[in-house]
Amino acid sequence: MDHHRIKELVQYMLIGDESTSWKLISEWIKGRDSVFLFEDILAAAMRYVGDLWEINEITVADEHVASNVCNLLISRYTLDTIPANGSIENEIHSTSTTPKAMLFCIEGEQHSLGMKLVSSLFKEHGWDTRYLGANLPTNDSIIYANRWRPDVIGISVSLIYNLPALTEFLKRIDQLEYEPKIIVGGRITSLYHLESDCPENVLVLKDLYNLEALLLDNKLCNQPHAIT
Ligand code: B12
Repeated sequence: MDHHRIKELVQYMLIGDESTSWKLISEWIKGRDSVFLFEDILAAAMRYVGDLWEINEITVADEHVASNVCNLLISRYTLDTIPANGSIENEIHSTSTTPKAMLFCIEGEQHSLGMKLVSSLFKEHGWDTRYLGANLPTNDSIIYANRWRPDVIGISVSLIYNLPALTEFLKRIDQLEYEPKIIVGGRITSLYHLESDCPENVLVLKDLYNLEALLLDNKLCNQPHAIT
């Protein structure tokens, strides 16, 4: 990872300079793929923001500014690149065979940028996605899933004190009227070994490289899908 470039990018993110941040990453990602941008630039930049907060170089308010710039960069990249891959077409003309993913952060969880990246990656691979963002009440997630019937339900957890909410969700899986694949990711999954606490049908993923490998191998949907 290029720390010098990350530091430079973060300086602009912290002052809310979206255009210069966008310019820097546009140069940087030439010839690279989305996962490189997501993992090696944006996630790395946000973690560096966290380091600065930890050593009191920046405040929580600064962290909010950088998060909002990051949010915008993800949206802009997603809107700019996905049509080029033809996947937006697929989304608009979504058919009954287009695989569907419902993606959200567990109740109480505000760290939503990772899941936004996950959503973008699913879209790029031709999935019909619904990104429900931060802090989705468990009850509402069950109702939504039963109504929309996604093939995959993706959940993000960053903070250890939100693990009980994940356990609560997993306890209620039997209220789902069908059997979607459930994937769990987020900062907590790279720090702790959650696999042993999750039912067998739940897949715990450490990062977007893992996710992309599954998407490329069509391991997350039961039927082959249109976009390759
Ligand atoms: C930005 C940020 C915030 C923002 C979040 C804004 C937003 N819209 O997301 C705000 C200001 C809201 C916030 C709030 C808080 N935060 Co905060 N935050 C961060 C920070 C700086 C960056 C997080 C981030 O965006 N990372 C980048 C994303 C892309 O990475 P990611 O979430 O890990 O996701 C990656 C993977 O996990 C994966 N992934 C994520 N979800 C999923 C799901 C699936 C299915 C898959 C396959 C993959 C996947 O994809 C991403 C790429 O790999 C971190 C620092 C750090 N080191 O993480 C602290 C950090 C996580 N926060 C922390 C804390 C303490 C808090 C607060 C309690 C207090 C505070 N600082 O304001 C509150 C709690 C709010 C809550 N209840 O959730 C601590 C947690 C410490 C701990 N021991 O748990 C950290 C580590 C800061 C620190 N150094 O102490 N925070």
